[in-house]
Amino acid sequence: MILKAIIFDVDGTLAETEEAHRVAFNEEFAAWGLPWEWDKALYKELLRVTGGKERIRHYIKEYNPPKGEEVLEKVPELHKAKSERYMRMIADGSVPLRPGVKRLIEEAKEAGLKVGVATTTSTPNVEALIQATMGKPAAEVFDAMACGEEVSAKKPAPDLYELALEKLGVAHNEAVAIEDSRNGLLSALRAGVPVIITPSDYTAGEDFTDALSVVSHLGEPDMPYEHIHGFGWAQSMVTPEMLSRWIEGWAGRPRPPAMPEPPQG
Ligand code: XBP
Ligand code: MG
Repeated sequence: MILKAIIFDVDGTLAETEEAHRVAFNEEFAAWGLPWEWDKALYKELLRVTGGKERIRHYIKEYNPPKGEEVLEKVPELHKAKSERYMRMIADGSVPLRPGVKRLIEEAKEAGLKVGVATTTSTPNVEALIQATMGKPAAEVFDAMACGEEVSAKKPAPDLYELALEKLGVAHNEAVAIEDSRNGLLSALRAGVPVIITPSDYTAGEDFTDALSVVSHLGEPDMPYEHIHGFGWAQSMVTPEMLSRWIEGWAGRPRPPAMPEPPQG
């Protein structure tokens, strides 16, 4: 078996967390007396810029909102307060794991695979989500985590996946990524890692042509996924055994050429 590790994205992949992030941003803006409101359509646009601090800076520069200039130098402080608000919001488990996530993590461990995380969000947010949904610390669930604060270039740059591979001690063609967004797809592909996409509420409709497989979710015994593109037709759940077979066809495939970066804040 070539497959040695599964690397999960967090926001949108483990759980539909982006709506909680959006509400936390808006509530924090209001707490700071800022007349800023990120509605769902605007947030979908803003998600092209990964990372909360980068997203706020991009919004100020591109949308020129009232009080933008004076907030620019306080972005780290504003974002820290938003993150604390977000963690309080999800602490009661009200944002559940997506179908098949817990199952696949457990099956992967039983099969002797390593399980990691590559996310643009910060470590405390991942720890809060895992504690709330799985009832134990993230360190007991994942063999390694690569989080936003550890790299200088977030997705779609390859740095987070390269860091996850290094921490897990596996090569790029011994791992598979589970992602929900095009930025995540590009990040993994640029690190040479093949990708399974489970589109989320905010990323449905993005271009996932280069994914190994696109399925509606990872699937449960009583909740088969809907096959959208690539490998996985006539199946119902993503399993370690299926992933192993899929990446055998991928091993050795050259990395795609670098592509232009989307705007950064
Ligand atoms: C998705 C993101 C994050 C969240 C907000 O990350 O782009 O920036 O929207 O999180 P993932 P922060 O790679 O997990 O899908 O405010 O903590 O940055
Ligand atoms: Mg994501």
